[in-house]
Amino acid sequence: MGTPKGTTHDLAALNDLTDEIILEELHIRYIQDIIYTYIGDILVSVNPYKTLNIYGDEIGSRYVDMEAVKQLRPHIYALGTRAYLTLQRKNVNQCFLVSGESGAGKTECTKMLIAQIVRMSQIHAGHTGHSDLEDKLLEVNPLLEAFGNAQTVINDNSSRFGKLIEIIFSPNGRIVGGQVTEHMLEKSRVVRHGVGEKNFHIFYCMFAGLSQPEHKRFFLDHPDKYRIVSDGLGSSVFSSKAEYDRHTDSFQNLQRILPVIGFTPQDIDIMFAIVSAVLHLCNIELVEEPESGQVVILNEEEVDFGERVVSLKSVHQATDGRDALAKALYGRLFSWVVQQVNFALHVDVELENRSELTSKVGILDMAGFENFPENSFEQLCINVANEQLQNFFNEHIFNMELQECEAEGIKHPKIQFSNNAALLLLFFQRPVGLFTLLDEECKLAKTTDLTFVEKLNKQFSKSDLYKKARHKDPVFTIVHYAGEVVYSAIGFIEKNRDTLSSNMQSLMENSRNELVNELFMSKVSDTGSLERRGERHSQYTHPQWQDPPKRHFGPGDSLSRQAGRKLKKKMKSQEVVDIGVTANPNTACAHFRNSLQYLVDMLSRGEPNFVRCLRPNSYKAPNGFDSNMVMRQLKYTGVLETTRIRRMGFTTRLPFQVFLDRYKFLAFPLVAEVSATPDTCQMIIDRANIQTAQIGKTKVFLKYWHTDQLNSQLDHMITDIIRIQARMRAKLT
Ligand code: AD9
Ligand code: MG
Repeated sequence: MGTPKGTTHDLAALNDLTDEIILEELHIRYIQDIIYTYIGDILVSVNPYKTLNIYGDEIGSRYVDMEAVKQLRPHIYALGTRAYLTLQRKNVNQCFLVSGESGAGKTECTKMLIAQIVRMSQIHAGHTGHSDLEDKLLEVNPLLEAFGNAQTVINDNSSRFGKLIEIIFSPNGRIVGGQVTEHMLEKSRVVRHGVGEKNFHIFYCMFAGLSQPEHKRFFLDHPDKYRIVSDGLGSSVFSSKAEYDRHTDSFQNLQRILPVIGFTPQDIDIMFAIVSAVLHLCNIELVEEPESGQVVILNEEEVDFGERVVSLKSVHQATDGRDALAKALYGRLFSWVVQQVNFALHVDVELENRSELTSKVGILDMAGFENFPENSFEQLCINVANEQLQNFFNEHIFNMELQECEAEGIKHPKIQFSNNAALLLLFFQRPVGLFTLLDEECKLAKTTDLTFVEKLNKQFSKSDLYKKARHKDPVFTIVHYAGEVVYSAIGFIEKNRDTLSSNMQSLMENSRNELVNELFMSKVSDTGSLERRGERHSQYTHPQWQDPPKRHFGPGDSLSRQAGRKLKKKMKSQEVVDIGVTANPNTACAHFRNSLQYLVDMLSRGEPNFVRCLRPNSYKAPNGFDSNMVMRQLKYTGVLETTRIRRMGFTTRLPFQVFLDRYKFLAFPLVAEVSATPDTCQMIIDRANIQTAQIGKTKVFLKYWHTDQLNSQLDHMITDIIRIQARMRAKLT
């Protein structure tokens, strides 16, 4: 009799491996509310779409060490615990790649990982209660979600930006700082959102949460009067009392969080004033005066309390200018919020200057793969970023594993996996990749979205990954790893130029609002985030800004480019796609390319941990498991192949000397001089009764459970020795 179905916590331990069996196991577990399953050291998480009683301090503190983790059910907390302990034991930075399509549960996983890592730090560094820094760290996500998340047709709390959160530790495992890197906020949402979708949460929270006098102070009228929060179909902005109350609660939570992170009442006031200004700005209606042909503002009351824009050329241009300004204002406000978070989390300068004293865990949570009825430039960027992360995953799980086995003369299983390197080349190749072609098109004077698509049709006519439209529309299809997506290229050129006219720029630089002024005096970095100009100090300036902390590594600095080159050298494989960086970037594509390269560099510097999130149904409902939908995700993410390689492959390879330093004690006396040879390593393996490890030319190859076995034997031996010593001491006294 085999193991009862659904009770296997680790799919790599299954005897028979097919997609169907894996699907069935996940399904049976899911209907019992067991949403987490291991594949070796990888965690699969299926979104429950309901609150499960498996989180919180009490449960988190049960996952306190690897012995406990082995006894307990799989959990996202277990991965937090493992990363923390590995960081402590080996002093190797850890990074998490949390992946999955939109709505799969990445952001929720990210929050739980942070909570568990904070918990572990408290338990191990021996302090009770949260420090200020830990409190701030726990509030970063809800704060950024208010400004950077929005309801889409797929996810009610969809991340419209990517982020890397790094937690920095002292050698004794205490949290000493953090750093957030933002990636490509979907600014266009500010001025336009799809049917059935909403603008960023903050707009609704403000309407629901601000008091009447505050509404007056920001000149805010009834929410239904504002174009960018209305659904365009005439329904009320808040469809129910419950929805209104939810936003009121979120606003109250935000008001609690902002001071915790370090925002002053003045900061908060100006932030809300800017969000209100965006609402007013987008309400400005521009029309052409029949007699003079001049563009005039139809609803003057919207600008009574604002700055005026002069020299408008045509209604179309003026409207584009208005929207560009609203996007720039909101985008820069968002970057400023991230910057403030980084000031609040920044590491003590003493420690920072001695980087050997700090180690870190990084968690990457991007916007997930999406395929809407209509997809534009933003979806293209999001989906290509997901391709890049899938490539990173493939590289680690498959390529590196197989290459090293070959070099060391180790027998390894034949694994076929779907490689997406060709698709990344289609986008990033120079000089003929899609992004380069778009940048080129933006430099030309007489181009349209249609001429751009015609160029693509010609360039990629032979590619299996690109399909041109049958009719003469600016539309094309990309065959992504996660499925085909049809993109409408309307607005691509405008969105990629992403420029603010010099008029608007100088208007903002001279604004009477000191924060606005500050935001537009700051430079935008190579990766598209905000860089502060060093030479200027306004009255408004946050106290910490006056002496900006030296960053560990920041977006756009030369480190990222250097690291990119190093990475290229390190990874000799043909499959690694170097997406390259662009010097002096001034387009959205270039910012995208640089920012993505930066994030991948960061990931490559740590030991990776993978969480694969799955979306069980398309109707966001609890207890619904759509087998076809889950199967599709299992296939494109390569879960079956991952399970095979995790079952047969070697997750840990230790050079002979490292292996000996760590485990010599299991087979030799502590004081013995032992040289690092295949034979001495074999002796340790035999003594520890490890069955399937292999010895290569320079390294010992271990399966993921071997290290647990070795460590636990070592721990037992040490405990025994301590006990014997104590007994001897007691006898002597
Ligand atoms: V997107 O790419 O940002 O659009 P995510 O981040 O993958 O997406 P998210 O974490 O936002 O998805 O999860 C979507 C929703 O599913 C959440 O708002 C919750 O309502 C629900 N969810 C996800 N994970 C859990 C969970 N572990 N427990 C309960 C969950 N609900
Ligand atoms: Mg998310």
